[in-house]
Amino acid sequence: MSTHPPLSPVRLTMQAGPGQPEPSPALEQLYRGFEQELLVPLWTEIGDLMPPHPRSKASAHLWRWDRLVALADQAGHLVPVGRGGERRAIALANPSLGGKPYATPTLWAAIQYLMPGEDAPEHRHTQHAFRFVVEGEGVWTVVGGDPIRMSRGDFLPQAGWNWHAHHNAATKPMAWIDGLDIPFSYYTESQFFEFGREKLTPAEMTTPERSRSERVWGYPGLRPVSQPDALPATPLLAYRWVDTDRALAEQLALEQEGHAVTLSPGHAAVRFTNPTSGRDVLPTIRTEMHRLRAGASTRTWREVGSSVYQVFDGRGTVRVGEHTWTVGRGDMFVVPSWVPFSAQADGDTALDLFRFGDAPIFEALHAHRVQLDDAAGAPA
Ligand code: 1HN
Repeated sequence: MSTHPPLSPVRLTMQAGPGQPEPSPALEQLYRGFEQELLVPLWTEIGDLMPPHPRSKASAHLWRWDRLVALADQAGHLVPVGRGGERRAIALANPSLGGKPYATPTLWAAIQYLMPGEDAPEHRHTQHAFRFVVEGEGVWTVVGGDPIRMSRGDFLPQAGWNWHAHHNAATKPMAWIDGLDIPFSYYTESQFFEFGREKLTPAEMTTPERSRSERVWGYPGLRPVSQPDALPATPLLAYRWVDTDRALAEQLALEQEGHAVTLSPGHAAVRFTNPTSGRDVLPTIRTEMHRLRAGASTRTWREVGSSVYQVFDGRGTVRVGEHTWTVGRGDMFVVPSWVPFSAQADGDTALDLFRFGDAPIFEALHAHRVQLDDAAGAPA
């Protein structure tokens, strides 16, 4: 039998520096006493606990779409999808978050893949989710019994606790990306999950051109009088590319006509919003589409909270902190909290960037800050 006491998880070392006590045998003894009683004095920790500004543990990191799709396709041939595993979703694991399937400290980002004819079974969870389609078509997602077709450029939010299943009715495999607030729910220990029905009804196995949710909610500025206002998450379950594309194109066209509706010269952006409130589509996740005219750049900005981007179209150069990457369709990258970000459209076409982030969490807590520079340098 071991006579050693269990190792305390608290480890204190005497340090030199301002505000630190003079090292001595008596101090050493004090620190061992703290360790035994699981106590940590503020003076050894304050630099880490209270930095002058956010210092993210997450790294800026880039994943190439061709690698994601190639590996997802391999998984499609090897790994069945069904009850238990639930989804053939393969998460981006930030290299600085301990091997957890977290793209950022709050956000999950994954490529999901369904082979022709496959079904991902129905379930529901409190985590908020969305899907975004960078290429392909033929899958529909059935949310609360409403089949919603998914095609390139479509954005499909799905607030927590809605039943959902997916079905691929096409003759080809289809990939899309999922974003969820899984890490946030995990740290805050607020998750619930339930399995749903084993089979969809015949009506749910066909998809109309427009889902019920779009027929009720899909008319800008028009709320059905029978329906509630100020819902916490959007009841509109599909935001179609034709509308997003038009909105961005019109901002750039208006700019050319002398009307200032862009964020900065050549940089149009729209946020997906809840039609009952005008706020973000989901309580925890902000989603936007940005378009840079050929040759145009964003300003450099940084903000509290993290984001994940996916290149929807075009080619560009993005800067995230110390990194500079040349990116193209489907590539995904992470911008950690308070790390400066900028992008530029290369070549002679526009650069379209889909972005999701956790800003609504920080806004709700009055902890959100944004810092913009003037056109060229680093943020002030
Ligand atoms: C989930 O339900 C989906 O419904 C995607 O497509 C990713 C990751 C973890 C847990 C549930 C989906 C998920 C997920």
